[in-house]
Amino acid sequence: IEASIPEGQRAAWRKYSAQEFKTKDEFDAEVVKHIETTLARSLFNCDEAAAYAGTALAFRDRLIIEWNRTQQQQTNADPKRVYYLSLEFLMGRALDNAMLNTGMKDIASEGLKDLGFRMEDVISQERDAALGNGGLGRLAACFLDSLATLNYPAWGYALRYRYGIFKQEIIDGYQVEIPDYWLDFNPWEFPRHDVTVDVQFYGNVRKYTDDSGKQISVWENGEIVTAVAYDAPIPGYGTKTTNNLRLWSSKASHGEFDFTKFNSGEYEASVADQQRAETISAVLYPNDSLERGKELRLKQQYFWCAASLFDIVRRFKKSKKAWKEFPNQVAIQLNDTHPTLAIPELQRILIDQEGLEWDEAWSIVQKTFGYTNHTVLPEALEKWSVPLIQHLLPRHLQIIYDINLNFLQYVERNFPKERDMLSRVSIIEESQPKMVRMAYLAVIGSHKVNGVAELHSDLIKTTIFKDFVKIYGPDKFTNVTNGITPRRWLHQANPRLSELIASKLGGYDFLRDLTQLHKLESYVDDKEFRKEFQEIKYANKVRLAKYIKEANGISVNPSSLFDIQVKRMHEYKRQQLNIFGVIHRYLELKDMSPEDRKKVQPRVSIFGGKAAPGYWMAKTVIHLINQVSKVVNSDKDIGDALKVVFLEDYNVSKAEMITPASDISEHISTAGTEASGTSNMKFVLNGGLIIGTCDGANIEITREVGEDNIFLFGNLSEDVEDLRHHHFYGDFQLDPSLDRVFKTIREGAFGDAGQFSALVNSIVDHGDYYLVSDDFKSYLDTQKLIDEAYKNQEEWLTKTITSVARMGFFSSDRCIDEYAEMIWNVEPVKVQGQES
Ligand code: 475
Repeated sequence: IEASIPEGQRAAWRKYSAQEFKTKDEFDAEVVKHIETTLARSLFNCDEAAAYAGTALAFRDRLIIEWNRTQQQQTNADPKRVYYLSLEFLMGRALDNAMLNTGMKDIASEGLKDLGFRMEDVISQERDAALGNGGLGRLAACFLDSLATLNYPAWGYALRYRYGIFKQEIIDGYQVEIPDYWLDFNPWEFPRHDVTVDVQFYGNVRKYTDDSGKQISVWENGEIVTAVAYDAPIPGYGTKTTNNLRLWSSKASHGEFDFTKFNSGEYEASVADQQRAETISAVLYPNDSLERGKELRLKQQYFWCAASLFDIVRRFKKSKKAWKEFPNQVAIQLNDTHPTLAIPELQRILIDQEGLEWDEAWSIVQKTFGYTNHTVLPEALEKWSVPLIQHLLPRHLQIIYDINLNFLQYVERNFPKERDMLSRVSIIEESQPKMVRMAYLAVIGSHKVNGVAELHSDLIKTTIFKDFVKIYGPDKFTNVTNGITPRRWLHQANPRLSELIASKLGGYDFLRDLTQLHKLESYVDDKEFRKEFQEIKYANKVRLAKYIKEANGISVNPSSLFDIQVKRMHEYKRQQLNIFGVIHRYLELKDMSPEDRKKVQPRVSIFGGKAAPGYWMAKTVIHLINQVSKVVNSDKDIGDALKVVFLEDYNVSKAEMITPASDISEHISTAGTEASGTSNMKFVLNGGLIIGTCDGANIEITREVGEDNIFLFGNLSEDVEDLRHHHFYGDFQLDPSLDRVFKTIREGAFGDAGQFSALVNSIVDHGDYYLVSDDFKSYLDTQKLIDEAYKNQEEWLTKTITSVARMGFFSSDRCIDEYAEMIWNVEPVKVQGQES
């Protein structure tokens, strides 16, 4: 339906068209208007929460004007667009980012002062948008920032979970999960009640032959759930581009079915239907790198894929182009295998609804999709049971079988002598029950597959996708090393450092071209610069120390070495190695004379991270850390020599405060298990050094900053398999220092030893799968080196400054340009500003 205003009436529109505030007074007027009308408050009852709400609404209005303009101009240009499908976007707070990206923070700051508020207090009122678990979700958020900043016409698609990742409370040393109902007040979203998609589940497939002799499949008699779009504007930095993140919310369809029930008096049944529908987008699954095969999770995945594809196809069809143009207009990136159902879904749309032939449709599908793998951990690789898919998505199962049949025939033709290969690469695993291997479907349905750091991209080619490299050739597989947005992870998290850099580099251009940081190397001997750099680090540590005092009641000395490990709790990330190292340090301190103890480099060991609610071992590690913290911090012998802190509820906004305060951060995964890591990049960019294994992006960070500026330790990934094999056959020698740590635990030094027996036994009796014992000595030796190195503050400072200067490669802007060129084949579209 054409809803445009006729030419004759447009003058009035243009005259009154919404204007962006440009001055402090205009900003204040917007804030006060929102507080007094939208919020129905006044100067007599305006607290910080209301000030935040008013400010956020003023910025939201501004963003939406830019969003509208961007969408209109992108529609006119009709370029190829990127669609980033991710079940997780770990966005954190939006206000500070909106102020930075619109360039209006200073004006807003002055304006708020006029109204009686301080900017920091207002910003900290906002709760995190926590629609993600960890690295994968935060990467998606950084990518949205870079896509908009680089003017790529791009949309994110995800689910509008009513509950984000749970809030973590530590009670008596144990993790307790609290629901995160975050939508009480969310000014950053726009409900689009007119943008809906009906999504079908269950039902059956009817086949018949039409008059022309063509086989037709009709998926019918299913249950319909409606997807409603909620849009969040994503502003780019220093550009007029404001892209869109579209989140789908589920609700009962108002089809005749419900009405019949309602009218016939089955009120409860019709309400139950409604609740069942709403359950689909109710909650984010809190597992990081683990798949549990729950039906509701599969429903979420299909609901989101179907709604997003319908939306993408609808947009494409408006351009009235031929179907073969689809891959020239649309690039869809699959963030891990979670959206893999989009592949059979697009094939279904093309053959069942649009009447294309199989081969033509399949070629479109393959050209459209790219797939990013984020993990090689076997427990994280998605498999769905055939009976479950049959039940929930009967037509998709048929299509998956047909995709598989064609693929296996192709393999057979090309590799006639390799009979075993067929069962190895089949999408269907011949187990009981049969399983659909989603990663294989994603590889087969995409034109490019990428890993997220060099080592990881090599590993997927030699392990999980080895056969596929043979089948398709190596060019289908590529690497895009992860990155982080310098806007949030340098400028917002560490404004003083950003300002110092800007003062030397002649402005903030480095925030759009991070490689310019290399110019800092010429200041590495500049006394003034060094002093300021060091002062900033110290101030950031003071800020964290203050927070620790408030949150944990622990006093820490900001002059101590701050050693930080914050990330999801997982055995492969080896927080247990860290805490065993802390216990070892504690025992050594206890062995010393008071005089010797005074000579030791004081250290604060800081931990933070959530454990998946059902991950017992990870929860045990949290408990152990808290118990050690209790014992060590109250031991009068120890004093400032060692403090241990577990920070509750680690999230994006806490990361912004914690990251700039590290001297050392720990990235100590068993080699070959951490696909990339991204917090490693954040810490170094903020003037901290790394203790790490030769894993993920640590390797590339080493290449950039130089071996002298990073503390590497531990076994290499090529040796891991052999070591595990040896352990399995009984050749296992527990490291003597670790043995002593375990003895201490068993003696009850940290409370009931029974609590920790599974953790200890996993190493002593069950093969030490993550090689904690094998790497323990090397870890302790390296920590010693760190203590020594830190004593030479001048040299330490040189290392940190040099490292910052060499981190330019790790901007997510570089990632996005690589994806755009190698995978998506898309060009930027420059959005013009408002005429004034
Ligand atoms: C890697 N999450 C990091 C980061 O590439 C890497 C979420 C839901 C279900 C299953 N898994 C997940 C991940 O797999 C994940 O976060 N992976 C991480 O992706 C970005 O830097 O090494 O572990």
